[in-house]
Amino acid sequence: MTKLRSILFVTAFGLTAMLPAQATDMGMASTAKPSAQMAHAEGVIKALDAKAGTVTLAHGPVQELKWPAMTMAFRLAKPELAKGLTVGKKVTFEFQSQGMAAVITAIKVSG
Ligand SMILES: [Cu+2]
Repeated sequence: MTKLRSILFVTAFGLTAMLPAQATDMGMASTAKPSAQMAHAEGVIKALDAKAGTVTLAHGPVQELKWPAMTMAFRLAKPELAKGLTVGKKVTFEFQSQGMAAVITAIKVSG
């Protein structure tokens, strides 16, 4: 009983957690052209999850978006972008930003 309940809870939580993300993705797909903004920056890789397609970067200021330097997670536009990346590497990268969603479209090791 206890085990079943926890499975149900995890399932319900998983679904709830997925819905906003999917809604965001769909919104991006339909409105990418008018409101997604391209930007580029330099940063250092703090964490990498090639399976999930995410990379956490401590990046410098982003002029295009008036962002200060910070550490944040980015999504990789395609899994192949993770190739050659390792934690601690310095990189230059391009990304599309729409609100809080930032998707890297190009990234390369710079140092
Ligand atoms: Cu940032």
